[in-house]
Amino acid sequence: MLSPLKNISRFLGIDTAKEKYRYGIDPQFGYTSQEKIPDHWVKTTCGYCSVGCGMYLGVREGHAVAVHGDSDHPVNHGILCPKGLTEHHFIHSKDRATEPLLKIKGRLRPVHWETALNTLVDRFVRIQRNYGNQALGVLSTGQLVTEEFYALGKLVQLGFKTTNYDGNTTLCMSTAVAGYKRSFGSDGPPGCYADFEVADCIFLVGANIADNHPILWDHLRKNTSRTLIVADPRLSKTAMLADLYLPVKPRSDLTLINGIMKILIDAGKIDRIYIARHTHRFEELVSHLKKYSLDFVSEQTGLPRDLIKKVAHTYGDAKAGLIAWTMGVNHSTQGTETVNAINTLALITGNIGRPGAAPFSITGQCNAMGTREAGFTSSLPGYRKFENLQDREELARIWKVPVEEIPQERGWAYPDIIEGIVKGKIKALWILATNPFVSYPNQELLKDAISRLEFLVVQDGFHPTPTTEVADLVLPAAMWGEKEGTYTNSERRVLKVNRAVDPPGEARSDFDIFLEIAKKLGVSNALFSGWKKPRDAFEEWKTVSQGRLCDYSHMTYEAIEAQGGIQWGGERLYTNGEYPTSDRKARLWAVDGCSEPEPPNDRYPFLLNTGRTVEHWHTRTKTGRIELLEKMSPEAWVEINPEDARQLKIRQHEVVRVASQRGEIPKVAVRITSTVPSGHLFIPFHYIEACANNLTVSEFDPISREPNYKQCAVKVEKLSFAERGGF
Ligand SMILES: Nc1nc2c(c(=O)[nH]1)N[C@H]1C(S)=C(S)[C@@H](COP(=O)(O)OP(=O)(O)OC[C@H]3O[C@@H](n4cnc5c(=O)[nH]c(N)nc54)[C@H](O)[C@@H]3O)O[C@H]1N2
Ligand SMILES: Nc1nc2c(c(=O)[nH]1)N[C@H]1C(S)=C(S)[C@@H](COP(=O)(O)OP(=O)(O)OC[C@H]3O[C@@H](n4cnc5c(=O)[nH]c(N)nc54)[C@H](O)[C@@H]3O)O[C@H]1N2
Ligand code: SF4
Ligand SMILES: [Mo]
Repeated sequence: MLSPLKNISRFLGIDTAKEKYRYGIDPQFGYTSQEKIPDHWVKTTCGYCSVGCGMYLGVREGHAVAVHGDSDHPVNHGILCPKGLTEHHFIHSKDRATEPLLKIKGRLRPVHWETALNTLVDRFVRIQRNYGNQALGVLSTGQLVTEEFYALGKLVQLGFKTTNYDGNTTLCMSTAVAGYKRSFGSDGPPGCYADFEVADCIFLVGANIADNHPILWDHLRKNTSRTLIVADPRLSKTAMLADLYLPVKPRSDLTLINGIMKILIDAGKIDRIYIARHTHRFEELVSHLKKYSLDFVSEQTGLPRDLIKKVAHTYGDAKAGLIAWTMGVNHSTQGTETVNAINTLALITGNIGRPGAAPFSITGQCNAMGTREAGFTSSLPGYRKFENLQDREELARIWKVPVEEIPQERGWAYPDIIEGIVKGKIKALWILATNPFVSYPNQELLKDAISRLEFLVVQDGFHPTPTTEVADLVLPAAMWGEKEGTYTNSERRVLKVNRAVDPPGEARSDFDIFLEIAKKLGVSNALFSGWKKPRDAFEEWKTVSQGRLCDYSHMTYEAIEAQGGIQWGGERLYTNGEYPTSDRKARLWAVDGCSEPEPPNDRYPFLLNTGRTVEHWHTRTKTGRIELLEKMSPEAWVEINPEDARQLKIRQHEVVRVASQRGEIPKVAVRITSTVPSGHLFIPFHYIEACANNLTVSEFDPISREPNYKQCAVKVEKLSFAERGGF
């Protein structure tokens, strides 16, 4: 292994002896990514997105002062995006949560950990005694380490004995999870990043990787002989890079996929042997697709007939076709069925389990996968099924507990927990590492729900955040750079994150907090016997995952670190065409598209689309405190088409009001741009100051319970002279 110093040198081709004098400038991007020369570097993994880039965190006198990419890492080969490159900047920011705070006489006041955790256990247990165990709800995240997810799942389900536990991953990945389960019998993205390098056809559906998975783009860029197809109603940065851009009508992806399948079946460009050997219900699919004439598909999707044909044949003719999707598909009331259609298209063309061929859900948060694998949310640990007695028995045997202790069905999903509060069923809530007061749809409803709680605990690395501010108890958590464990990235690669610096003040790692709570609850021996460090949880998780699709039993921390991560399930899943279903076959789905839940109308004539930008991470608790990123993207904006702006007499950069039936953004600056079609608006959801989720609708996918974030009806209003502040 080369030292980090030599790594950079090799990358740049510069002389190591002189290099130490050049450290102030980040050689790859030309701006400073450190304030001081580190006295040592700690190898780790980026804590933002699911790409999972390898990096080194530079430390000087106990402070994180620099980062640089790991040039030996198979994911990113030394490159980092702007968020990764500035990641050390949030660690020592002044708003870190440093002490437990308890609301006493209406004000949050510092208390000792002892008092904080005794209060948490007392209140939770008392509320559960009064209203039943299920009156405690827990909302977690995709941003803890897997060891923490595993510990939290055990603590919540076996310790507090509530199943009303879910992650913010339901705002994000639950659709892909449900879609994979319904098609293949298990969750688990089948593809890998190398597929982007070798596919002949790459079809991105509702995925803006240039902004949101920038280093993935680096894999795609290496593939010079591919055709890149992008379907997105908005001409995103990624769409601009496409060979074939499909400005689909929102929510028409399912119809488009059905149309493509019909064309390929009619042209015989399908894999009949694969279909016969490895799938079910092909005949049903064929008869279902009869109505998907080219005219119908063209009318429904808004795409020209020739373009649809061209896309179908490009995918159908490809030796290896990759379809990757993200939130443009998942964030919809029909997301799961759209995922099923995508999987079905891949299956009937045999585009799965081979290099370059996969239906690939790109994940979002750094460890969205960890909670899916280990976290007790939509599956039991190790992708075991709640409803399967054999799975429950196996888990009970490993844990040496009676099988009755293992829940037989999952509890409420995130939106149902929120509705459960409104209905008076949930009385206490524990929120960890998520910030719903920016990220949850329909903020009015959320505020109403939270105000009805008897006790709210928020565990976060920052205070104040919009969510910690309303808590009864705030638990200060160590964050990335301050704790150890593993993340799993989008290609199932298990990666190591390491502690480089101490957490600020009295902040503790989520893991230590869980262990301490278990002690107070009197379940420490039963759940976490002998556990002191994340490594202890990892060892147990290896046993629990053994023999499952996500098998970690062959991994060690040392091997993960040395190899730049290890993919569970190997490079690709389903290479032999066998699926984890009762008869080893995958299911083909015949489904129809339906319209969005809240189409524009006379009062609210615009369709609002929401999403992201490269500089910011979600609710900006981290990136909003990093000067460079904040300066690059300091305020929210609304994108509007030039034609619509002309009609409304709105000028470039004018400040306007945007409102829906549920709420409004009182002021937001206009960007007139033809990247959005006429009749559409786009607002990034990162900014509490102009919170897109004041507008979004409380509509959820009936199967996955994921919110319909990408379409709701809104209006735009000019501000009066007085509202504009007299100019
Ligand atoms: N910079 C940055 N990177 C991130 C994140 C971040 O906050 N900031 N978050 C991470 C997380 S958790 C996630 S989940 C991913 C999300 O990554 P993406 O899914 O790429 O992000 P979004 O911008 O939410 O949505 C993607 C696209 O869906 C399009 N879309 C909207 N409606 C439709 C439709 O009906 N059909 C189609 N085909 N497309 C549609 C939008 O126009 C948008 O361009 O990003 C991850 N990476
Ligand atoms: N309108 C609209 N809304 C959306 C979306 C959209 O596209 N449009 N996207 C949705 C999606 S895909 C997602 S994933 C969600 C994301 O929404 P959130 O999960 O609410 O967003 P984050 O800002 O990542 O919140 C993470 C919180 O955890 C804290 N934190 C970070 N690390 C740690 C840690 O190690 N321990 C603890 N205890 N706390 C920590 C951070 O300070 C922050 O407050 O937003 C969803 N909301
Ligand atoms: S692409 Fe994602 S994992 Fe890589 S540096 Fe950027 S934010 Fe971090
Ligand atoms: Mo996400």
